[in-house]
Amino acid sequence: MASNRTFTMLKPDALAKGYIGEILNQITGSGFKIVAMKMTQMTENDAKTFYEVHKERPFYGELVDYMTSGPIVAAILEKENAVDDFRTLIGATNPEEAAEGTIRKKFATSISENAIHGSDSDENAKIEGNFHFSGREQF
Ligand code: 3AN
Repeated sequence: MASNRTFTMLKPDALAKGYIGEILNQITGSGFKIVAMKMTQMTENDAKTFYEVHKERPFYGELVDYMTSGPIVAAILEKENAVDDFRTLIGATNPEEAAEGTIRKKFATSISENAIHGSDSDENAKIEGNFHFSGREQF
């Protein structure tokens, strides 16, 4: 059974460029309900833990440096088929390959500074949401 929740982060490049409002507007306008949200900054330890699955990848160090470079907005979103529909809404990892109208196509800078994160499975959505939010911060 598909879960109805996913987890997202608006990344440091999106915040630095002042895109919080426009991106959240596109998310809620696409039918996602915000059920948890905060502005925060990840520590090096947070980012290493969050991205542990990528630790053997050549871009891991760069990814950790970037994700700790400034504040992010973390949120849990609810919608039927949330994980897959949100991945469609944000577009491909590389904004040059992202479909027209997707959040990454419109707001991302590059493959590493790609504006937004979206969980890739129901299982990871739960893990990632619980990483950033306590039970009483999830509505
Ligand atoms: P996605 O976020 O689309 O699921 P992943 O999980 O493959 O992509 O990668 C996690 C993050 O690592 C991406 N959002 C991006 O910031 C960064 N990343 C992925 N591939 C590269 C790459 N080839 N070079 C630099 N950074 C990358």
